[in-house]
Amino acid sequence: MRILFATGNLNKIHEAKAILEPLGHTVEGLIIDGNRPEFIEPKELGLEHVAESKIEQALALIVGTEFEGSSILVEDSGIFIDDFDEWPGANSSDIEDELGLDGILKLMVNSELRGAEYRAVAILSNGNDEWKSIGICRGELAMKIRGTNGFGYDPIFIPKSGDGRTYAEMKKGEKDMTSHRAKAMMRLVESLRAPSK
Ligand code: ITT
Repeated sequence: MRILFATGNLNKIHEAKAILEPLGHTVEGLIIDGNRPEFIEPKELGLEHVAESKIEQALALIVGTEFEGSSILVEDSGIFIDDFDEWPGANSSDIEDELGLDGILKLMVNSELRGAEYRAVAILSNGNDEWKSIGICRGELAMKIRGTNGFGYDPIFIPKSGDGRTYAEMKKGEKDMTSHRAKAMMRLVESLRAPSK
């Protein structure tokens, strides 16, 4: 299937390609009139509502364009820190911009719990049928920034399924075997074979 990923985040597109192309799908970023979509996000309502709002906005954007009827993918994701009552969640990108990863680690100096998880909600729609999936990746926060690969919180996120390296310390492709995004995307394409919800 040709999947058009409506996102302004190129890292998400690179990861979705690495996850879905070996399964026989193609993934391209949705570009309309030279622009990637910029969504209004009702972040206070949480990831699932934000993802639902993104798919509505994306489908509205393609009305009357060559993309009408195509399979459109959106995704909303974030990191949830156990000791901070699931903060920053849907506000992850804003908090990263405001505090930086160092600022987040500083807030945790007195935290005994370092557990955290990445979550992603993905929705695929062709305008008639819609499929939704959730992916979660458990892990913990590192004591300091480590590694330069990946994006966002990857330099401080150590996945539980790994060997102690942060995602940013892993080689290209390693994150895509276990990440929240990988789980959500793989579940999504598995559910394509079942009737839509
Ligand atoms: P779109 O809404 O256009 O898709 P975005 O980057 O704004 O792009 P989100 O609203 O879903 O996407 O915010 C995701 C943020 O959560 C991201 O900017 C990071 O701060 C964090 N995040 C999510 N997945 C991540 C990952 O795999 N690695 C590191 N940080 C991640």
